[in-house]
Amino acid sequence: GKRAFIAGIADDNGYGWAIAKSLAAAGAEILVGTWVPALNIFESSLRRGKFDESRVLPDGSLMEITKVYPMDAVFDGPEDVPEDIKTNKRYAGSSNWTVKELVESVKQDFGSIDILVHSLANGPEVAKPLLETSRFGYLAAISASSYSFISLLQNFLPIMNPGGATISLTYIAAERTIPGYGGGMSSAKAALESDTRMQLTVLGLNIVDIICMHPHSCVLIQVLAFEAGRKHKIRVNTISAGPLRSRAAKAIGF
Ligand code: ZID
Repeated sequence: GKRAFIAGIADDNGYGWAIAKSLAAAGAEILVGTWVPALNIFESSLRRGKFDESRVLPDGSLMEITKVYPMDAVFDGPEDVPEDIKTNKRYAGSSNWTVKELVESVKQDFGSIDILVHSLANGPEVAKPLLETSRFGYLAAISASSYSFISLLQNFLPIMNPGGATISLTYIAAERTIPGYGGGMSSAKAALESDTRMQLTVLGLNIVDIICMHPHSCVLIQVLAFEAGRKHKIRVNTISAGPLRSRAAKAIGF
């Protein structure tokens, strides 16, 4: 079977969870990367059975998550972590959560993966129009939402099996003006798309439906991307997602 690492699950409402379920239903082993500040609540909810109803797969069995890894995708290695984060209570309780350390842990535990899912984004000033966005807010959006994918791909590629695939989630605000998607988030998605060299967009379709109900239509959204494809035989795709009432979407009022 295939082994998938899904980065960006902290509850059962988002795209990451839905994609994990589809992959599990297709027989994949599921590894999850959870943002450090959200780790405790996610793991305890998981243990207490809070997600059991939404773990049910089409065959009636429950999705198993083999391991949950703490991660913060804005830090590539321990040398990048500033003092205030290091000593922050929520971070100090976990270890090896920078991207390099995370991938090293996955390598030690499992050796390799086949599928990498990037289902994370963050824009601290998303509620602000671009013209009111600070340099800090703009760069933070790019760091968490775009470079995070480059960093994960850079580090995971060496342990990805040939024929593997990566996927990220984008939003049409990268291409068109969508008021309310500010703080540099539209720019961050444009960067993500450009980096992926996305050529096709699934407009107005809810990818959860596409993946869960029409597995073959995934072909529509598969785009062969640049270096990863040539050198490592890894597909790099991004999906322009429809609206889903995830925690992130609620936070921006969609
Ligand atoms: P989510 O809250 O389930 O997932 C985001 C995750 O990122 C959370 O678990 C966070 O803890 C995690 N995270 C944040 N910062 C970091 C970090 N530094 N390191 C590690 N993890 C971190 O929300 P989601 O499922 O909406 O988001 C998943 C992906 O889907 C993101 O890339 C979104 O931008 C993307 N997406 C979502 C939607 C949506 O509707 N939910 C849309 C398009 C793309 C969209 O916004 N009409 C209106 C809006 C939209 C579409 C159509």
